[in-house]
Amino acid sequence: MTQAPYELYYWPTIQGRGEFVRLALEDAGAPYRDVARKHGPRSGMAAMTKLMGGDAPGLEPFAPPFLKVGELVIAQTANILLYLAPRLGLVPDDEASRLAAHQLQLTVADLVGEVHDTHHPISGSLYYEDQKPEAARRAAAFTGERLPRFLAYFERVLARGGGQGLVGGAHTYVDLSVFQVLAGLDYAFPRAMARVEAGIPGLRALGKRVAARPRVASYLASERRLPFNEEGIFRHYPELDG
Ligand SMILES: N[C@@H](CCC(=O)N[C@@H](CS)C(=O)NCC(=O)O)C(=O)O
Repeated sequence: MTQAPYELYYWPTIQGRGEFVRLALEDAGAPYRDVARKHGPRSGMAAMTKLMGGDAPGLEPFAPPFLKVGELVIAQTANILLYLAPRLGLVPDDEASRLAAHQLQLTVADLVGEVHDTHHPISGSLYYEDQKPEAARRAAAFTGERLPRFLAYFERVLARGGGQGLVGGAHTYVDLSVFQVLAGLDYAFPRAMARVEAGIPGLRALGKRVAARPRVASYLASERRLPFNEEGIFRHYPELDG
Protein backbone atom coordinates (compact mmCIF):
# COMPACT_ATOMS: atom_id res chain seq x y z
CA MET A 1 0.00 0.00 0.00
CA THR A 2 1.39 3.43 -0.88
CA GLN A 3 1.50 6.03 1.87
CA ALA A 4 -0.18 9.39 1.15
CA PRO A 5 2.67 11.90 0.91
CA TYR A 6 0.75 14.90 2.23
CA GLU A 7 -0.64 15.06 5.76
CA LEU A 8 -2.95 18.00 6.43
CA TYR A 9 -3.53 18.96 10.06
CA TYR A 10 -6.58 21.08 10.71
CA TRP A 11 -9.62 21.29 13.00
CA PRO A 12 -11.90 18.38 12.04
CA THR A 13 -15.34 20.08 12.08
CA ILE A 14 -14.84 23.28 10.09
CA GLN A 15 -13.71 24.38 6.64
CA GLY A 16 -11.78 27.31 8.08
CA ARG A 17 -8.35 28.10 6.73
CA GLY A 18 -7.71 24.42 6.11
CA GLU A 19 -10.15 24.58 3.21
CA PHE A 20 -7.76 26.64 1.09
CA VAL A 21 -5.24 23.80 1.33
CA ARG A 22 -7.87 21.07 0.83
CA LEU A 23 -9.08 22.76 -2.37
CA ALA A 24 -5.56 22.85 -3.83
CA LEU A 25 -4.94 19.17 -2.99
CA GLU A 26 -8.37 18.14 -4.27
CA ASP A 27 -8.14 20.13 -7.50
CA ALA A 28 -4.76 18.56 -8.25
CA GLY A 29 -5.95 15.05 -7.35
CA ALA A 30 -3.08 14.78 -4.86
CA PRO A 31 -3.34 11.99 -2.28
CA TYR A 32 -3.52 13.37 1.26
CA ARG A 33 -4.60 12.45 4.77
CA ASP A 34 -6.82 14.90 6.64
CA VAL A 35 -5.22 13.74 9.87
CA ALA A 36 -7.52 15.17 12.57
CA ARG A 37 -10.60 13.84 10.74
CA LYS A 38 -9.26 10.28 10.60
CA HIS A 39 -9.47 7.58 13.23
CA GLY A 40 -6.74 5.19 14.21
CA PRO A 41 -3.03 5.42 14.87
CA ARG A 42 -1.28 8.73 14.05
CA SER A 43 -4.70 10.31 13.56
CA GLY A 44 -7.37 12.39 15.23
CA MET A 45 -7.01 15.52 17.35
CA ALA A 46 -4.40 13.81 19.50
CA ALA A 47 -2.02 13.59 16.56
CA MET A 48 -2.56 17.29 15.81
CA THR A 49 -2.05 18.55 19.36
CA LYS A 50 1.04 16.37 19.68
CA LEU A 51 2.72 18.21 16.81
CA MET A 52 1.56 21.58 18.18
CA GLY A 53 2.92 20.70 21.58
CA GLY A 54 6.50 20.70 20.38
CA ASP A 55 6.63 17.18 18.93
CA ALA A 56 7.09 18.41 15.38
CA PRO A 57 10.38 17.62 13.71
CA GLY A 58 11.91 21.04 13.01
CA LEU A 59 9.94 24.22 13.51
CA GLU A 60 6.90 23.98 15.79
CA PRO A 61 3.73 25.36 14.15
CA PHE A 62 1.87 28.11 16.03
CA ALA A 63 -1.61 27.23 14.74
CA PRO A 64 -3.33 24.98 12.23
CA PRO A 65 -3.48 24.48 9.32
CA PHE A 66 -0.13 22.85 8.85
CA LEU A 67 1.13 20.30 6.38
CA LYS A 68 3.54 17.47 7.08
CA VAL A 69 5.55 16.03 4.24
CA GLY A 70 7.99 13.48 5.57
CA GLU A 71 9.99 15.35 8.21
CA LEU A 72 8.98 18.77 6.92
CA VAL A 73 6.21 20.61 8.79
CA ILE A 74 4.91 23.77 7.10
CA ALA A 75 2.46 26.20 8.73
CA GLN A 76 0.68 29.41 7.63
CA THR A 77 -1.90 28.87 4.90
CA ALA A 78 -0.24 31.07 2.29
CA ASN A 79 3.13 29.46 3.03
CA ILE A 80 1.67 25.96 2.64
CA LEU A 81 0.22 26.95 -0.73
CA LEU A 82 3.51 28.55 -1.75
CA TYR A 83 5.14 25.15 -1.14
CA LEU A 84 2.43 23.01 -2.70
CA ALA A 85 1.52 24.99 -5.80
CA PRO A 86 4.61 24.29 -7.96
CA ARG A 87 4.43 20.61 -6.99
CA LEU A 88 0.73 20.40 -7.87
CA GLY A 89 0.91 22.42 -11.09
CA LEU A 90 -1.10 25.24 -9.58
CA VAL A 91 1.18 28.17 -10.41
CA PRO A 92 3.30 29.05 -13.46
CA ASP A 93 7.08 28.54 -13.29
CA ASP A 94 8.26 32.12 -13.53
CA GLU A 95 9.17 34.15 -10.47
CA ALA A 96 6.87 37.07 -11.27
CA SER A 97 3.83 34.77 -11.40
CA ARG A 98 4.80 33.04 -8.16
CA LEU A 99 5.24 36.34 -6.37
CA ALA A 100 1.94 37.60 -7.76
CA ALA A 101 0.16 34.45 -6.60
CA HIS A 102 1.70 34.66 -3.12
CA GLN A 103 0.88 38.36 -2.85
CA LEU A 104 -2.75 37.70 -3.78
CA GLN A 105 -2.95 34.77 -1.36
CA LEU A 106 -1.64 36.99 1.45
CA THR A 107 -4.38 39.47 0.55
CA VAL A 108 -6.89 36.62 0.82
CA ALA A 109 -5.41 35.90 4.26
CA ASP A 110 -5.94 39.54 5.29
CA LEU A 111 -9.55 39.34 4.15
CA VAL A 112 -10.09 36.06 6.01
CA GLY A 113 -8.65 37.63 9.18
CA GLU A 114 -11.10 40.51 8.87
CA VAL A 115 -14.00 38.09 8.38
CA HIS A 116 -12.96 36.29 11.56
CA ASP A 117 -12.90 39.60 13.43
CA THR A 118 -16.52 40.38 12.50
CA HIS A 119 -17.68 37.76 15.00
CA HIS A 120 -14.64 37.80 17.31
CA PRO A 121 -13.49 41.44 17.38
CA ILE A 122 -12.24 41.37 20.97
CA SER A 123 -10.84 37.89 21.47
CA GLY A 124 -10.92 34.46 19.88
CA SER A 125 -11.08 32.97 23.33
CA LEU A 126 -14.41 34.66 24.19
CA TYR A 127 -17.76 33.45 22.91
CA TYR A 128 -19.44 35.52 20.17
CA GLU A 129 -22.26 36.09 22.66
CA ASP A 130 -19.78 37.87 24.94
CA GLN A 131 -18.74 40.40 22.29
CA LYS A 132 -21.91 41.07 20.34
CA PRO A 133 -21.99 44.91 20.46
CA GLU A 134 -18.38 45.11 19.30
CA ALA A 135 -19.07 42.48 16.65
CA ALA A 136 -22.00 44.51 15.33
CA ARG A 137 -19.78 47.60 14.90
CA ARG A 138 -16.97 45.62 13.36
CA ALA A 139 -19.29 43.76 10.97
CA ALA A 140 -20.91 47.03 9.84
CA ALA A 141 -17.49 48.42 8.92
CA PHE A 142 -16.56 45.16 7.21
CA THR A 143 -19.71 44.78 5.11
CA GLY A 144 -19.94 48.51 4.38
CA GLU A 145 -16.33 49.29 3.49
CA ARG A 146 -13.89 46.42 3.57
CA LEU A 147 -15.77 43.64 1.78
CA PRO A 148 -16.58 45.91 -1.22
CA ARG A 149 -12.98 47.16 -1.28
CA PHE A 150 -11.41 43.67 -1.25
CA LEU A 151 -13.78 42.31 -3.91
CA ALA A 152 -13.39 45.35 -6.16
CA TYR A 153 -9.63 44.85 -5.93
CA PHE A 154 -9.81 41.19 -6.96
CA GLU A 155 -12.26 42.09 -9.74
CA ARG A 156 -9.79 44.68 -11.12
CA VAL A 157 -6.84 42.29 -10.91
CA LEU A 158 -8.85 39.65 -12.76
CA ALA A 159 -10.01 42.04 -15.48
CA ARG A 160 -6.52 43.43 -15.98
CA GLY A 161 -5.12 39.93 -16.45
CA GLY A 162 -7.66 39.09 -19.15
CA GLY A 163 -10.44 37.63 -16.99
CA GLN A 164 -9.45 33.95 -17.08
CA GLY A 165 -7.48 33.76 -13.85
CA LEU A 166 -6.15 36.04 -11.14
CA VAL A 167 -2.56 35.31 -12.13
CA GLY A 168 -2.66 36.03 -15.88
CA GLY A 169 -4.28 33.35 -18.02
CA ALA A 170 -3.16 30.39 -15.93
CA HIS A 171 -5.33 28.46 -13.49
CA THR A 172 -3.74 28.85 -10.06
CA TYR A 173 -4.39 28.16 -6.40
CA VAL A 174 -5.43 31.80 -6.03
CA ASP A 175 -8.47 31.13 -8.24
CA LEU A 176 -9.41 28.27 -5.90
CA SER A 177 -8.97 30.50 -2.86
CA VAL A 178 -11.06 33.31 -4.29
CA PHE A 179 -13.77 30.78 -5.15
CA GLN A 180 -13.71 29.75 -1.48
CA VAL A 181 -13.86 33.35 -0.30
CA LEU A 182 -16.93 34.00 -2.47
CA ALA A 183 -18.62 30.83 -1.17
CA GLY A 184 -17.88 31.85 2.41
CA LEU A 185 -19.04 35.43 1.97
CA ASP A 186 -22.25 34.25 0.24
CA TYR A 187 -22.93 32.05 3.27
CA ALA A 188 -22.06 34.60 5.93
CA PHE A 189 -23.21 37.87 4.39
CA PRO A 190 -25.86 37.25 1.70
CA ARG A 191 -27.32 40.76 2.02
CA ALA A 192 -23.95 42.50 1.77
CA MET A 193 -23.04 40.30 -1.20
CA ALA A 194 -26.27 41.23 -2.96
CA ARG A 195 -25.21 44.87 -2.70
CA VAL A 196 -21.86 44.27 -4.44
CA GLU A 197 -23.14 41.71 -6.94
CA ALA A 198 -23.32 44.05 -9.94
CA GLY A 199 -19.67 45.00 -9.49
CA ILE A 200 -18.16 41.50 -9.54
CA PRO A 201 -19.19 39.81 -12.83
CA GLY A 202 -15.68 38.56 -13.52
CA LEU A 203 -15.28 37.01 -10.06
CA ARG A 204 -18.69 35.33 -10.37
CA ALA A 205 -17.74 33.82 -13.73
CA LEU A 206 -14.42 32.67 -12.25
CA GLY A 207 -16.22 31.11 -9.28
CA LYS A 208 -18.49 29.15 -11.63
CA ARG A 209 -15.53 27.92 -13.67
CA VAL A 210 -13.75 26.75 -10.52
CA ALA A 211 -16.85 24.97 -9.19
CA ALA A 212 -17.23 23.18 -12.55
CA ARG A 213 -13.69 21.81 -12.59
CA PRO A 214 -14.24 18.04 -12.47
CA ARG A 215 -12.20 17.29 -9.34
CA VAL A 216 -13.51 20.36 -7.52
CA ALA A 217 -17.11 19.50 -8.45
CA SER A 218 -16.66 15.96 -7.21
CA TYR A 219 -15.04 17.20 -3.99
CA LEU A 220 -17.83 19.71 -3.34
CA ALA A 221 -20.41 16.94 -3.73
CA SER A 222 -18.52 14.59 -1.41
CA GLU A 223 -18.58 14.09 2.35
CA ARG A 224 -15.06 15.44 2.49
CA ARG A 225 -16.47 18.95 1.94
CA LEU A 226 -17.75 20.02 5.35
CA PRO A 227 -20.73 22.38 5.38
CA PHE A 228 -20.26 25.96 6.53
CA ASN A 229 -21.32 26.34 10.16
CA GLU A 230 -21.21 28.75 13.09
CA GLU A 231 -17.91 27.38 14.43
CA GLY A 232 -15.84 28.28 11.41
CA ILE A 233 -14.55 31.54 10.00
CA PHE A 234 -17.48 32.28 7.69
CA ARG A 235 -20.45 32.32 10.09
CA HIS A 236 -23.97 33.40 9.29
CA TYR A 237 -25.32 35.64 12.02
CA PRO A 238 -28.15 37.59 10.34
CA GLU A 239 -27.67 40.49 12.77
CA LEU A 240 -24.12 40.99 11.42
CA ASP A 241 -25.28 41.14 7.79
CA GLY A 242 -26.82 44.59 8.01
N1 LIG B 1 -2.07 33.23 9.70
C1 LIG B 1 -2.41 31.88 9.99
C2 LIG B 1 -3.55 31.86 10.99
C3 LIG B 1 -3.74 30.52 11.60
C4 LIG B 1 -4.95 30.52 12.50
O1 LIG B 1 -5.36 31.57 13.02
N2 LIG B 1 -5.50 29.33 12.72
C5 LIG B 1 -6.70 29.21 13.54
C6 LIG B 1 -7.70 28.29 12.92
S1 LIG B 1 -8.22 28.89 11.35
C7 LIG B 1 -6.32 28.68 14.88
O2 LIG B 1 -6.52 27.51 15.18
N3 LIG B 1 -5.77 29.55 15.73
C8 LIG B 1 -5.40 29.19 17.06
C9 LIG B 1 -4.62 30.31 17.67
O3 LIG B 1 -4.38 31.33 17.01
O4 LIG B 1 -4.26 30.15 18.83
C10 LIG B 1 -2.77 31.14 8.68
O5 LIG B 1 -3.14 31.81 7.70
O6 LIG B 1 -2.66 29.91 8.61
